[in-house]
Amino acid sequence: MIRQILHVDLDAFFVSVEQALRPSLKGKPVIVGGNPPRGVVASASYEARAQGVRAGMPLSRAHRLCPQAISLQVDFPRYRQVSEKFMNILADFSPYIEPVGLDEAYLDVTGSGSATEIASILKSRIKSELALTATVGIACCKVVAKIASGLAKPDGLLEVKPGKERGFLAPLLVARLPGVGKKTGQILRGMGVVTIGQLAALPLPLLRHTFGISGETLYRYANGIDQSEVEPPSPAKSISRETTFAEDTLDFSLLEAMLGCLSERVGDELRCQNRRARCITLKLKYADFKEITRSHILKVACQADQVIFEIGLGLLEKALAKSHKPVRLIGIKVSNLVGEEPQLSMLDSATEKLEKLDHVIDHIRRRYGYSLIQRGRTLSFNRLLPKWR
Ligand code: DCP
Ligand code: CA
Repeated sequence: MIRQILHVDLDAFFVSVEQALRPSLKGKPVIVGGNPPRGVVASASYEARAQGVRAGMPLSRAHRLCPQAISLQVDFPRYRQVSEKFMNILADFSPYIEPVGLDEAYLDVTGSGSATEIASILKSRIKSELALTATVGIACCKVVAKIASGLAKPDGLLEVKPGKERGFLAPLLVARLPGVGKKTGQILRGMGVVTIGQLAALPLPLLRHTFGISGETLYRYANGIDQSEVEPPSPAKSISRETTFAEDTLDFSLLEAMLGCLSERVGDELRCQNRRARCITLKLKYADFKEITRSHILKVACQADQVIFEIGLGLLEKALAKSHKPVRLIGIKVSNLVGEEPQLSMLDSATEKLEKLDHVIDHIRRRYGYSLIQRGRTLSFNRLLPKWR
């Protein structure tokens, strides 16, 4: 069966998220980057690109090329949030999703109807729900779908029909192929190869001889052949949250409060993923940068915030009893993760109650906001960590 693969890529991602928040920035040269003067451009609006600004370029150079550009600082938490919504929209169209970074993904929609129709519905949902534009490339394999979206940017949709791959690729520069960087490009130029069509016409043994095993990949890609599957990411083996204090500390209440907050975050993620953990690990980094981890294995896998917190607290007390060095970083990790299924009946009734309570709290928080509900245990955190929610 001929596959139908979509490569979906959000346009000028970081910049577009900022523009969606502040529509007055739309249509203007906008740059999102690190801290000046040493920072580099992470994302540039197409208006800034027209003046030569590119990702990875030092901000100072970008401002010389485009003095009227509006510069903004990167806001990763926000981009991650938008990315999650983006991936959730994609998940409505196919279970076969392979995210690439925050703003790109491959989608296998084989057998789900017209790929162009799916792509245009997808694009309009992204526009209406996220106020962002996406470009979609469609082909029977990943590499051609990716090249197609690259060509159609921004806000584009380009389908390469089955059988037309070689003809589509032939006039394009070899640099369009994944894996062809400066060095490979130079060697190819030395061989008289500038376009993908010229590359596709080279004998395979010559490419093997020149580039080794990657010569074969080049040959296949240049001929529009890529059998690799759209691979959903395998679930993470652990979940962890950690934080570095603004100042090194030995204040037990503060450490306890932070541990409580991190435990809730880890528990929340476990429940989101419908998983439970059998191993809980505390991590401490001291002021002298020495790092320790202490683990505890549970008899029955859990996902309750309070269990994670109490085990973590026990490990923290033991660690602090041994060493009196100020703490720079504290973290909590859960691992040995298992699925939801077999556990509930094995839990003792107290833990079962705790877990039910967590689910209710999660539900209220998702509906009305994180800070609406708080456990008594964490009330004291508000004074110590005024911004923790
Ligand atoms: N990024 C970065 N540093 C780079 C390249 C990218 O921080 N050198 C970040 C910022 C981008 C995001 O990753 O917004 C996605 O990268 P893309 O290469 O997809 O670039 P854009 O989405 O900005 O633009 P395009 O419209 O070309 O996809
Ligand atoms: Ca992008």
